[in-house]
Amino acid sequence: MRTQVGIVGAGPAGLLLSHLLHLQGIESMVLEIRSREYVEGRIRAGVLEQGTVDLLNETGLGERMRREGLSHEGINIRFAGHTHRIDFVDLTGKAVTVYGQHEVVKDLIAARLKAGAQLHFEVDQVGVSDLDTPAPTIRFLDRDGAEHALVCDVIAGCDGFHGVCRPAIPAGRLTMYEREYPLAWLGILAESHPISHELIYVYHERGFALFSMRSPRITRLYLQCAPDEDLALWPDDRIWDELQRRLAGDEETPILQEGPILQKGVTTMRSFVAEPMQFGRLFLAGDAAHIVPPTGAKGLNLAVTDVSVLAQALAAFYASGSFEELDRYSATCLRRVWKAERFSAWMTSTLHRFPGHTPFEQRVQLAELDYLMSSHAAQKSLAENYVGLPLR
Ligand code: FAS
Ligand code: PHB
Repeated sequence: MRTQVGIVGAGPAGLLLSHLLHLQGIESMVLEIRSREYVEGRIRAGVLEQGTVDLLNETGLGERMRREGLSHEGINIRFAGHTHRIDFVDLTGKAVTVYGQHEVVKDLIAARLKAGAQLHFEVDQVGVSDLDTPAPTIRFLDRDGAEHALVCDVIAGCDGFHGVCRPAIPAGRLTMYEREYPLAWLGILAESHPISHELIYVYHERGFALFSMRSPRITRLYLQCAPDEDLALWPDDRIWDELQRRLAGDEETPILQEGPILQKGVTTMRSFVAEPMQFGRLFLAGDAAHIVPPTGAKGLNLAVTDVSVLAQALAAFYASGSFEELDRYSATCLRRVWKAERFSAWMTSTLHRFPGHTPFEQRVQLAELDYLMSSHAAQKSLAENYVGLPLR
């Protein structure tokens, strides 16, 4: 078996890379351990930066997003009983779009299958080898259990934080930077009318909460919990009660509309970067290379940026045989990755109540938020990071 670019993982990074390569006439094969149904049903991110929206539109993937996505021109931050709006358009001229990651994945899979892509779900025992040779190889079992060896020119490790590609890089070749947070998010998807047409981030003495949405009838909500939170101890009425307490703000914002909870889960928090994002002919993209706490809504958008850089570098390689852009892939991505890591860590540290924080540290958090709301420069800084920093 042979292909030009072997892609491990059919999340947003792997699928979008395959699509972008296809547009350049470059062949790829995508190998995914989960089923199509599982991948399409995995509820995760919700906010697309302007750059992500533009790329999806420019590459023919934006039709349903334009129809069903929700354009948001700002966000709200609530603390000390008051709600403050940060106006992205006024501060940056840009907006963001709320459109679930699982919807993006559905659109990508549909586009790839329509184009006749080599997209294999439910593979097993995936392993990568010969990474520092001109014929890096992916070994796997197909869904019928047959063994295959896929010889590639290049392998893209798009297999997420728990994948096999990053660990395949020889010891000593990677430097890992990591911070684990003593907190997590309990997230729900609920059939209830959103109470606000924009997101509300809440700093509350009981803990962080976030109001988001997916459509005029579907609300997405998160509340801070412990990293080892037992979801079984959170029946629906307890979740709603805690969300009502944390989101109950000033008089002009109505209380949450409750409704059937369609999905619930706990997401732990970490900041992580593996440097460099490449070894030999293996290139890591998305969560395989870096993780951000979801507070800054960056994870999915970073994956998109990585693969747009990688696709461009691969196009240059196949057009001219030059490795120059491929050799710069990691450095190009990491400059933006680290700025997103900084922003996500700042949003997380500022908006969450940390166990063990002293009263002084809590007052500093409130002062940070008070300064943010009193400073145009501080709001502009938050806004330009939230809508997405320039690619280069
Ligand atoms: P993904 O993890 O999405 O995709 C990797 C794919 O590789 C998966 O389909 C996996 O099944 C597959 N895979 C793994 N091992 C494999 C192997 N050995 N062989 C083949 N395939 C393999 N970001 C936000 O911005 N906002 C959020 O609210 C948010 N919530 C999140 C909640 C959770 C539970 C998680 C885990 C992440 C969340 N994120 C959020 C971040 C998330 O959106 C990621 O940034 C995004 O999925 C990154 O996409 P990929 O890099 O494609 O990785
Ligand atoms: C979401 O809608 O899922 C969402 C929005 C903003 C975040 C994280 C998640 O920071």
